[in-house]
Amino acid sequence: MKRISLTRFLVEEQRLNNNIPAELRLLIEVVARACKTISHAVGKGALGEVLGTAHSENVQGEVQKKLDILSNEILLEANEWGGHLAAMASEEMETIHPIPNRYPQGEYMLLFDPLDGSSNIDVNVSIGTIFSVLKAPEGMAIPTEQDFLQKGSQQVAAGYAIYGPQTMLIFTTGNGVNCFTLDREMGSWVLTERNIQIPVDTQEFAINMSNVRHWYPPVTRYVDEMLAGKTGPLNKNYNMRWIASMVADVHRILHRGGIFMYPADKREPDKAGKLRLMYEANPMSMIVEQAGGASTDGKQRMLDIQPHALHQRVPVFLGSKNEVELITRYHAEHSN
Ligand code: P6P
Repeated sequence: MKRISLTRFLVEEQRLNNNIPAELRLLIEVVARACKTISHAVGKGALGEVLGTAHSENVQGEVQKKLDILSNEILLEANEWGGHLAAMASEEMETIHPIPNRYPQGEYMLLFDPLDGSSNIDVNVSIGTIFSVLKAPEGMAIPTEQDFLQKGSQQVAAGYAIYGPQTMLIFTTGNGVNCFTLDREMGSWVLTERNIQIPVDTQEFAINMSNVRHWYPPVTRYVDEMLAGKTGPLNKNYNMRWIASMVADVHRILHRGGIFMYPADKREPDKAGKLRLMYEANPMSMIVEQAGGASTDGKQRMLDIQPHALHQRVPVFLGSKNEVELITRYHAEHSN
């Protein structure tokens, strides 16, 4: 199979679809290079003295792992000088990160979860980097948090890197989802899957079952029906997977279908669940929709949600179209 590099793919995509201007192409290549560096650090594990906690907490109140902080710094440093960004935002930083004055300010804004699934780092389970790209508002001089609060449908690109048995980069610029595998000897990203499509039906669901006593009725009904298998109303047997690393669960769903659920539950007064809208749910939802799947918060299309805060949480139901439509219907039936 002819080896298509990331650079060649981006140049040819621009020629074909004219939706990857030079600065966006640079952005994607810089993020891809940063993910190579993160992959190298993650791959060293204990040999790199990067495992364990950093004895600090992030804005989420979550204990930060050394690799969380290192990955965040790698992405900041890689993207500051290029002139393609106006500002960045990260799960690991409370406020936005404007581009330092010594560098030119560009027209894009980059959001990321630098290392998602970090509870898996110390037990050698796949983790990943999730990123989302928005355009800076016309005429914006000094970026503020408000400038980031755009609907997911406004994203111009979204992607993730997964650090597993292979290191892969999956992204979309609005014309389908393409996958690149890192050739470690050459240090280059090679196109290995074009225009990936999620099966519209599935027999596999992903949810943290330990929370079952906290779920609201629509989720309880749906999971009970799947557990009933052929003896129940869905008339098919289901399998279950929960890697507790969103990147790994979504990557599996992109390849063999499934539904990923992180619902709100009775423990939180704001009913927003655990996952973040701006740099987890939105980028993954753009990818899933571009691959023929669907994504909602249980009530509305994820990409239509108007954000009100940079780190806001949101319930997530994404994956095979028909399954997402079913759980969304159950929410509607139970809300009346
Ligand atoms: P739980 C990882 O911490 C994460 O943010 C997602 O990657 C993952 O899907 C979820 O949380 C796992 O949450 O409650 O099962 O540990």
